[in-house]
Amino acid sequence: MPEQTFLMIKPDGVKRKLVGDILIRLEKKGLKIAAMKMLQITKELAELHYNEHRGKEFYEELIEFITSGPVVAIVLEGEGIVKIIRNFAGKTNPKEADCGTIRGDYAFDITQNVIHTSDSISSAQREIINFFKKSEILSNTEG
Ligand code: 3AN
Repeated sequence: MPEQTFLMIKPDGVKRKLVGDILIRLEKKGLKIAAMKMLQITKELAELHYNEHRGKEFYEELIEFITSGPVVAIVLEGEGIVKIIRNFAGKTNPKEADCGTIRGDYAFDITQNVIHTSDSISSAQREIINFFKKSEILSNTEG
């Protein structure tokens, strides 16, 4: 199976109408989108997705924010895609993110930092299963 990663445009990105800009950047780089959908995250799904942050001081804020409006969930695939998309996002804290990255260009706040991206191949596999059925992922297809 090709390497896959999970990218989510968070509620702030959708509200600010940055979905098109983000998709244009992904497509212009020639990356393959294997799955994509818009959804409202439930509290249960949010807790599953952010399980590793349970108990941290910013956890409640994170859950509240990620369930505050629709998100766009995307699966990308290709060799080295996890690292490519981490670089595409920029550092977690937008104040430290380089210009040219999504967070560097579009965000200023550490919670409202526009996109989530998987930090490893194993996280990506876990996160993708939380959001997509196998049949929704159009792997190894043209386009
Ligand atoms: P990333 O999204 O860059 O992988 P993680 O997984 O460490 O970062 O954190 C998940 C999310 O939790 C971040 N996107 C950010 O919204 C929030 N977060 C992380 N660290 C902090 C912090 N120190 N204060 C507030 N929110 C944080």
